[in-house]
Amino acid sequence: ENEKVVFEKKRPEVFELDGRKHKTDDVWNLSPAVRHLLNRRILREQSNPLNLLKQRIINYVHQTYRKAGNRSPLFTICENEPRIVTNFQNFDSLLTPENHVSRRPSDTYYINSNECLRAHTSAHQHSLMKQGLDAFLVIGDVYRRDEVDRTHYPCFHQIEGVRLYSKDELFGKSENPAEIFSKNEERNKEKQGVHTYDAVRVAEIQLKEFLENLCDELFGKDCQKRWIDAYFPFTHPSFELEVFYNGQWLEVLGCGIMEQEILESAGVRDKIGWAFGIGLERIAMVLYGIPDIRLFWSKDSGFVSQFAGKTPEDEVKYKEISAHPQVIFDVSFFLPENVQFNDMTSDVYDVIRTIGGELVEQVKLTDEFENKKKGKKSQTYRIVYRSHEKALTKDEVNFYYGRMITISSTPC
Ligand code: FA5
Ligand code: MG
Repeated sequence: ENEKVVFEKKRPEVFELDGRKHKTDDVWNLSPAVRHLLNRRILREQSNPLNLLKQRIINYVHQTYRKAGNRSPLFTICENEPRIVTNFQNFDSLLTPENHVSRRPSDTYYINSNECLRAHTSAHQHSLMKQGLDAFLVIGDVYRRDEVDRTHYPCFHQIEGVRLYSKDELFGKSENPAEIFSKNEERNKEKQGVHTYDAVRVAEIQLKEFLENLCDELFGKDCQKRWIDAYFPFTHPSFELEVFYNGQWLEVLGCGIMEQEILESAGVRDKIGWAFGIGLERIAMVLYGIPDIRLFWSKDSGFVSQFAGKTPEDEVKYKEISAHPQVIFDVSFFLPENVQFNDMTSDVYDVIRTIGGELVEQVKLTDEFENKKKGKKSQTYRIVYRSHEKALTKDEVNFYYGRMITISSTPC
């Protein structure tokens, strides 16, 4: 990393993020490292796989779900919610118990006693429903004081989905539609007290269909997945979806039927809803074959170049990069007379790859020049060499360069 992490030992009086100023107090526990992560915004980096995946999911959801009777997308996409939220948004509005572990300063990053970095995109459910949205996705970076390993990182990315249904939307318009709400029923393993079995069954089917179809779209129908019963304070019943990857089951999302109390406090009286929260990194790891969550933050061009210029619908399989350093080599030469730039490039790529073999990690045309008066054209290529076995020296790389000159100037 050439970028400098600025160490600020003292707590700042005021912390500014996403265009808002926040007063800090003694509860403040943001490390320099997490402040560095806050500023990176990798979801917005053009060739980051998370950005490609995000766009692919949005495209799919827009194409698949339209409003009844017209072509407008059903789901509103919310990507710019402020990342500092109140304790009410992150916890209370979601019925998180007062003594829940996630509230501890050892688990959550606090700005002050009333505000924190959002620990999940669920923090925006309440305010978006209150604004009147019935179907939306919230996408963004979330922060937790988690341990770091291959599948956990203090900053990761989530997509929250919420869909609310009126009676007609859930059961269709019919003469004798079933009811969403029941009186005096017990809460049990399958449902909340206020809901009918009919309503929960239909909503649950819709929820699971939405998520299974999304997984099939991303991974293909053959991918192995399974539903697990789960617990969240804000949904009941609750589930987790796991996907089989690299010999083990990987939890990729949590979901469930929203607690009716949450809808009520947001001013929604006559609807039932489902919600889910997907971990984008986990999906991207399976989809692109990325073995370690820390790679999403890599600036190593061996990583970045594998996703550069790709579209969301392209299939990309990540090839592990070596831990040994790169050796960079620039080559310039004049083109033979009457050869056009375009005709030259793919031949050069071929020659370089043929000779360098496995050691050539990347080849890129970096410059073209034409001197019209003299009728001469030149090109410059940057070759990045890297071995999986050892640190290459300039001399070894020079050897390949020598062979390239010999072969390409030998008449066929
Ligand atoms: C939640 O965050 C809930 N808000 C999800 C939810 C939303 C449930 C709506 C019900 C209704 P959880 O903490 O399990 O749940 O995280 C959800 C997903 O985020 C996980 O399945 C996982 O894919 C991902 N995730 C969680 N922690 C990490 C981490 N440290 N690093 C990377 N991904 C993580
Ligand atoms: Mg979980």
